[in-house]
Amino acid sequence: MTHILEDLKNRGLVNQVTDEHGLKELLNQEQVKLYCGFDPTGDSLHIGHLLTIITLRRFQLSGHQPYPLVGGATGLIGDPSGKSAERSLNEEEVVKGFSRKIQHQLEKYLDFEGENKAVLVNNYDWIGSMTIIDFLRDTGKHFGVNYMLAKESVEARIKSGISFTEFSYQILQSLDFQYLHDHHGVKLQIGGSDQWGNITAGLELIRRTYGMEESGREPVYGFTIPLVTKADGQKFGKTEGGAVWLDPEKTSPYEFYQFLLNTDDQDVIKFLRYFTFLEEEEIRSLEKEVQERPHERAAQRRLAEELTAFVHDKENLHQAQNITQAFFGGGDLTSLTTAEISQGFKDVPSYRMEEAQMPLVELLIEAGIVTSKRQAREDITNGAVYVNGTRCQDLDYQVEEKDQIDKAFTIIRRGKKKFFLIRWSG
Ligand code: 629
Repeated sequence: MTHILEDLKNRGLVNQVTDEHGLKELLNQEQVKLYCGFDPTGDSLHIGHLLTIITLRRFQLSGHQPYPLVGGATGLIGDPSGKSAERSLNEEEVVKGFSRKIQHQLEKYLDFEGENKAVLVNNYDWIGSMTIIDFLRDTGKHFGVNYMLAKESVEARIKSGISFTEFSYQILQSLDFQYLHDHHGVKLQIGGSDQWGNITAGLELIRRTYGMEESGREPVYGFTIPLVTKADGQKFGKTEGGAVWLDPEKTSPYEFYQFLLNTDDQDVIKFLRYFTFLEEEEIRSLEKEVQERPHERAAQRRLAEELTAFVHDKENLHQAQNITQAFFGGGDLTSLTTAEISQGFKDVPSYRMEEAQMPLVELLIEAGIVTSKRQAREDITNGAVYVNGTRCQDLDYQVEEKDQIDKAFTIIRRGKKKFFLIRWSG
């Protein structure tokens, strides 16, 4: 098997490492415990967190032991890393709620059984009960203010302003690394490139408290993965509707699938290396597909398949594919299930139908699909109107029971892409 560091390198996932040679040896010698933190700043993780989660998973698959950490304490403080302005604080109860949700999400993506089972930790458990005296005497004493000021996360905010609260954040993250090293034998912290400053601060704290500077041996290591960038310079993971969430209630598996399906040709191969567990050989052949038959989007489909199955599951992937097929592939709309329709039509305008039947011309107006009777007639005659995927050019057409899918819906399409959902009151 390829060495985990080699695999990460081949995938372009190595941004910075402290003592690469030492880390490589360590990973060869033992089952390494590694950790990565996630702050509960919202009620769900998003696709921006996914690469670190998948990286933890890669380490686990190669035999090492991941410690995903929920920042129950640090989430109350606010990491200035990568942020241009001070964060507003959330209520403690709110952060507790977020912590629970994020913990449940993390539990989905790693194995919590077996000899290298993942161990979930929450830094509220050791920071929450700490006294200010202990904090300042035992930990604060090891941090020079100059050292702290020089961190990019602080440096970048000196002009615009940073509170003492956020300024102190790096000490808390360092304390976590030290705690996990002392109590669990954790030797490696990973994170995105924005976390480099916090990770190295922790290494520094551990070195100082153990007087490792003299021995010259590195007891602990830090490693960052790159920020996900797109060829067009836009931010990865954002759509018109906002962030791409991992919570299916916030971003449905269908939307998630669509988001990946829309990946640019210029990015898709890089993303396959980053996010999937596919081997280089398969990725190379998909690269050829992109070059020779870009319109078929084979690489995008593979990316969307792999990731939707990983983040959600096979069943949800299947539904997302069905909806996609019905919408864009000329598939049979009437074969969709209620669940698939609710998902696929989440953002589509809908109209509640109170009557048992209605002439199509009237329905188009009532549902706000067209603005005049003349327009309705014109569209129907021109063949621009579809009922459940079938073109309807009959000006006297009655929409009724036979047009109901699952006794609940009728799908009207106007033109190429405009969908409308009619919901029948049962
Ligand atoms: C306590 C808290 C620790 C170690 C880490 C942390 C969280 C860390 C942070 N991370 C980001 C987050 O929580 O803020 N201070 O949203 C986020 N992370 C994943 C990647 C990241 C990073 O969860 O590291 O780079 C996103 O890709 O921004 O003891």
